[in-house]
Amino acid sequence: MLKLTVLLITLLVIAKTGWTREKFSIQVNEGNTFGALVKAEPFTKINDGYYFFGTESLNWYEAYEKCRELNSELVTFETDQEFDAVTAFLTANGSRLTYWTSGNDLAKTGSHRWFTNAQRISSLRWARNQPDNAGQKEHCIHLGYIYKDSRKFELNDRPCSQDPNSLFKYICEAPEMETISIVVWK
Ligand SMILES: [Ca+2]
Ligand SMILES: [Ca+2]
Repeated sequence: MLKLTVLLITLLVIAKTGWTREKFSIQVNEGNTFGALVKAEPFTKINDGYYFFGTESLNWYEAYEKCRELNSELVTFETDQEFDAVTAFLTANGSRLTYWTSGNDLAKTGSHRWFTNAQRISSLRWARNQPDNAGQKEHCIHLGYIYKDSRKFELNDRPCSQDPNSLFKYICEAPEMETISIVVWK
């Protein structure tokens, strides 16, 4: 038990000193590692993912930098279920704002991909007639209530920067957490 306690204290010290930025902190309940409580501020857990909702209005590149400062990236919706879960959270919190995602077609116009994993965007959550690359300058993808008559969050492409009307909030997504086990001699 003493060794276990020492190990847990050591892990706590490592967790406290190892991450100088406010990214994750981990609380381990003594003698109950299986019930370890993961505290993930400033990220919010939604289903299996951890998300941060940035409140400043920024262009896409600035938003990406903000996420990188938190050791995360702009959100990627691998599935429409993930999109639905995150937008349900926003709706439940009364938000009708606009948020950048990692999606873009900067590499090749018309080939929309999630930037974090290069996966082609196969979402069914585009707003009607989107993406439309309006003015031939819309290459970054955000979510929001796109039209005046929109009734839910949907995806749309907008200029990544150089456009005062394309400064949006942003959603960062933390990397997936992994559970590791440590075996010690006693
Ligand atoms: Ca995701
Ligand atoms: Ca558009």
